Amino acid sequence: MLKILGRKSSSNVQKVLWCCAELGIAFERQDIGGDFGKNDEPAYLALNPNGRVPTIDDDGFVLWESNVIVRYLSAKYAAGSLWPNDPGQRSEADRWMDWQNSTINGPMRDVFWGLVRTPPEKRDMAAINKAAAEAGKLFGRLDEKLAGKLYVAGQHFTMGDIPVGCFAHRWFALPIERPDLKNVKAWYERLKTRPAYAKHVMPPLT
Ligand SMILES: N[C@@H](CCC(=O)N[C@@H](CS)C(=O)NCC(=O)O)C(=O)O
Repeated sequence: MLKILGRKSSSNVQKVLWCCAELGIAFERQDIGGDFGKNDEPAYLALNPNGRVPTIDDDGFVLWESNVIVRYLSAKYAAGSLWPNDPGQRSEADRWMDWQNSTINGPMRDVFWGLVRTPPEKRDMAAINKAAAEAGKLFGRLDEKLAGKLYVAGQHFTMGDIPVGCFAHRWFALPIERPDLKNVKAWYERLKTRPAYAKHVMPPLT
């Protein structure tokens, strides 16, 4: 059975859990990272030298980098749906996966860590508000590209919705000022109707 190593409070682990649940892939998950630790132990570092979560073990095939794992599982179990067969359509999904990692990850991390994992007396509200404004600007770019589309890569749910969809929940759940982004909001409402999203991405933020 597929093994997923990583605590379920991590957005990067949630991507993999959500993907598995969408595809009906059975898995065993082990708590690693955060308060559970073990990610700096030799046994884990032998699997993932970065000491980060998630890592998967698929019958001896070990893989890390959450978006790559989502691509791997989608290609293996959902070619033609989550993993579009058409190279152009697939690259639309890929684009938003890379964008999550390269562009919106930094500000979203700063907002999330500042408000959820930092005690109130230690919060740098100026830095948090600056990061929230930057994230709002970036979600604005997604909003423009979602015009006339149901999902990030077109009219169908794909792997491209998963990484940035995990951040969408945080964006709407955190107590921050948000620009009014109608297309992003409508897309988020659509994601919320998916049982796999509700189960793995929407639990309280910790
Ligand atoms: N680019 C990596 C980043 C992985 C990452 O930074 N994971 C965080 C959790 S979101 C982590 O392992 N933090 C250390 C910990 O949980 O102890 C990926 O997408 O898998």
